Amino acid sequence: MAENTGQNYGAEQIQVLEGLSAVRRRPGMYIGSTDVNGLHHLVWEIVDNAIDEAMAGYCTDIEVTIQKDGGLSVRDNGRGIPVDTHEKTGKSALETVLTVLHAGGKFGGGGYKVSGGLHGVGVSVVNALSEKTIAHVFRDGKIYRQEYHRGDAGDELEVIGDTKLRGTKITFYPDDQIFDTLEFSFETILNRMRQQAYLTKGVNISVHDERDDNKYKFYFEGGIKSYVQHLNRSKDSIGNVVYIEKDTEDGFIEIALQYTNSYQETIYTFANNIHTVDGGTHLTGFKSALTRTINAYARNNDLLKEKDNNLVAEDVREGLTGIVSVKIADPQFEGQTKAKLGNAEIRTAVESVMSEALMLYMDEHPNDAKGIFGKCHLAARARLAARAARDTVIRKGALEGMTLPGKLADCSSRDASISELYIVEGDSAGGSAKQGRDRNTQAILPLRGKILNVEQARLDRIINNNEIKSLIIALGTGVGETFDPSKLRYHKIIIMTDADVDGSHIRTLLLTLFYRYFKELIEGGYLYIAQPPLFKITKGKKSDYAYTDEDKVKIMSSYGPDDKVGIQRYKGLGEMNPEQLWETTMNPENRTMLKVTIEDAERADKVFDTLMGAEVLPRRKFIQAYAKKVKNLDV
Ligand code: 28G
Repeated sequence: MAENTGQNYGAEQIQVLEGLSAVRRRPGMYIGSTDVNGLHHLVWEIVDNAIDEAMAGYCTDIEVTIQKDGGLSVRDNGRGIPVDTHEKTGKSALETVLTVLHAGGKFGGGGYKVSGGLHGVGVSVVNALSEKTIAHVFRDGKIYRQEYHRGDAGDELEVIGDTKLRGTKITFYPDDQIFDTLEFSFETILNRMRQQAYLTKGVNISVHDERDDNKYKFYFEGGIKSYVQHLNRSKDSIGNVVYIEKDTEDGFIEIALQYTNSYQETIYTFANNIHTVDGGTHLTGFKSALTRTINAYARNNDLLKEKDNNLVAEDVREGLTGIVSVKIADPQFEGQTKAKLGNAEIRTAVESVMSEALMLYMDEHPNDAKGIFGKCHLAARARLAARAARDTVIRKGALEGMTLPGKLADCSSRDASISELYIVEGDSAGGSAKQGRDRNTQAILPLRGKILNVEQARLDRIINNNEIKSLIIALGTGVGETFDPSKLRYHKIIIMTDADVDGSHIRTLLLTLFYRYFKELIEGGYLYIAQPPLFKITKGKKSDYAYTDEDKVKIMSSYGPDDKVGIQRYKGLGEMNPEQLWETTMNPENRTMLKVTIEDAERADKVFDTLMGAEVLPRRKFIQAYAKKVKNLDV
């Protein structure tokens, strides 16, 4: 930070003067939230500093320990935070770093700092939000120790012994006055540490959970090259991992990529070790270099003839796994979630480094190059064939002239503006819905639960699936070139699926289908998601339905603290009888439904690609990890 010599205090200085009480007053401003994510933010803050020390070349080992007593400690074998006393403040550098807001500053020369975007609020913030923090510094043959409480230095820095070691150890106990939960998640920490280990090659990172004595160690000699190998472990790879590393004027650029025979595209990008989920300039540079180079290689080697069209971007990304990691002096993180890199110079830097290196690789590895081109060319042919097939299906009017499907229990009204179509998962729930509905305005179309498993990877094939065909016929609008929204037979289309993994799976498929083929219906506000209850809570003769966990808690407390409250958890719609289904979910008088937005559907569309990957194992993992998110389309 610039030295402040004048009397005019800038905003930053005022903040520093205000001290850490500001952090305790508004923790969300510094760590995002005070829930479990905010809690882990503290860990990332400390670990990032250790990673910075490793990136600067001074540290090879980082140990994270979740202690039994509620504390968490991080230890590195770097230089140790300096302990010498600052003339003006009379405080040690260590105490300054821990007790003064934003005193971390930039590392002088050489190294890149992890911090700057999402994190980088400084250790002092961790200290402010911890009941107790203990710093140990191993430096110049001595062990130094100082303890802090809720941001204040408790006592003086003391020397507590001699040592041959070097480094820093920070132990903190998050404050229960601040956080909703104090429970660290081993899995969350482990995943993060694995990722950091990939991104910082050659560093040893160990994670120890003393609560149940669980221990992991990560060390990846190959860095992001190992990361790509890990991501492709269950896939059928094409050629070796292409690894590119270059220190440029604009920053350090590292890229690893490998093609596989799958349809999935997996590209992760990082800036200063921060996962840029929304991509940014480094990703743009990577993508344009990829398309340009593969086309140029194909032209140079006569793999694409003069009459052939160039491959398009999506052709060269099918089956690709890639990591782009840049380390730059002044990263600009943009967008609402600050997860998109904005530095313009990085786009051209990545593009030129990547183009040159990939071309060289392909020239030097003609077999790999042939495999890569073959895969991309196949993707292009599949794209053209799929389009042709879709056009023929639609042109032939395969859906026209077909009568309404037998399993549709139509409503008697022919007035679309008051008619509703319930798309229901499974025959048993479909049965309840048919019996419970208002026959005049509500139509029921049961879909068999297994529709997803019959097809893989391509929606243009799914559209030929009989279940989906029935749906399209029931809608009445046609599809593709013949799509006519004015023919829509129901102005409310309501997806009603179980609150479990299969249910969210089917909902994702349906949302994707609407997003890709019936976007106008979403834009017109015709698509909804039904909200069945999760619990029935009964006491004596009185019963209530809870639609969320919070509802449940509220209802239970309204029943008073005493005994004999029955809770039934609905695992599926099929568990409700027709009256219950009507009463809780379908009766227009009191039901709640979510109107699907384009953003919801777009998100589902992205998730869909992952769900539909050819590999069963990663797909199952994904579903387990994201089932909840897919479910919560209203967030
Ligand atoms: C264990 C948990 C997290 C760290 C260092 C090392 C230095 C340092 C950290 O300096 C103050 C400001 C600029 C020099 C730097 C040591 C230079 C020389 C360091 C960590 C002083 C911060 N010797 N290791 N901070 N700088 N590890 N691990 O926090 O001028 S923080």
